[in-house]
Amino acid sequence: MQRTTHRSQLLARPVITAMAAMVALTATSCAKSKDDASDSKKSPAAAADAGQKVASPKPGSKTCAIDAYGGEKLDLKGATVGFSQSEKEANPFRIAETQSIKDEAAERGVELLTANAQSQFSKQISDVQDLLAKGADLLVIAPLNSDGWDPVLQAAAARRVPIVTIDRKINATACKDYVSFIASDFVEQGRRAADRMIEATGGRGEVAILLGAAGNNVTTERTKGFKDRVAEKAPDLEVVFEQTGDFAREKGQQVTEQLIQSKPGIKGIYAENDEMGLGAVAALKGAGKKAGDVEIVTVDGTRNAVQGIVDGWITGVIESNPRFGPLAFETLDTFTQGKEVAQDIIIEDGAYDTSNAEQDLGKAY
Ligand code: GZL
Repeated sequence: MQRTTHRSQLLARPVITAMAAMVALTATSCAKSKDDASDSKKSPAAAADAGQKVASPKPGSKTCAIDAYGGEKLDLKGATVGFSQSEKEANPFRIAETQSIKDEAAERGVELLTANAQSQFSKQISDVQDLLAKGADLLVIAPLNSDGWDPVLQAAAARRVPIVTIDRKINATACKDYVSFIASDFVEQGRRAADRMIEATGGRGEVAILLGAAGNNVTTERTKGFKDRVAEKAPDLEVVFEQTGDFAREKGQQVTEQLIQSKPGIKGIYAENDEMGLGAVAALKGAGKKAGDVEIVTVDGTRNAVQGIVDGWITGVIESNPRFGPLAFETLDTFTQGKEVAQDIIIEDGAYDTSNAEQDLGKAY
């Protein structure tokens, strides 16, 4: 692909202080309010001005600037950004995540190249190599796994192509291998899921965990947050079953069918994503259970899961906000102008339960 060099569009903008750069990403102190469809397209700064908390630098986060990282200032508007998506877009989380990236690129007039690894890590590595070969000036990567990225990191560094990672963490060095990592606080999601489960079960009885896929920080951190919180607040609530459903609905159903055979008295199921939670609902229905017989708490915030609360089958959904587009491009824009950005940025998550599911269903994705 013949690409006019954008390198010539160097911008000689003064580097502003880290604090000023981070203001673009730091939330106002206003009460957090959930994005609705119209607001989700707002840039973080605009959303923050509107009094919404969309993201903030992780407490203690260091900053990164192009001089330290390497690469060249450029006008993002004239650049080509490559986006590597990890999982097949059967999962609404991935559909919403990709759409958010595409919408923001379109809004900013940025040329976007996309690839989807169909949940195969080896394909994601070759996808990113391909995006580089096609001339991507910058990369946004939603990693499938945390490890195994060295070949890509070396290839991007050789071409001086900055990387922003979203969603899941890669085990590499910030401001050397990648510029920034933008994600939810998955440990906090686990804690919030535990609080809902404790409330729903009265803090007593046996519960099961449908674990996410192995090899990424989301699963380990959602599990840690949940188990630590249960141990801290509800010693009489016992985790008696943990098995992976690979973040997939079908496997979540299969595992739950085994669960209710082996643990007929199970009182609650913590599903580490909505797709597995919906699989659990299907299994319970297939076993002749009634809505509410087993307390189900899930993570993501997809429409089907929130509808499950309205229908009485699910007791709580902790949002994992997939709308990374505005934040990812704001970070790239700030960075390529030579300003400092936070290395770690936390995107804010909402939550749904019986008190707001019906009225907020339209905000689910
Ligand atoms: C979370 C993301 C997870 C979602 C799942 O940021 O990585 O992966 O919670 C998806 O739905 O499979």
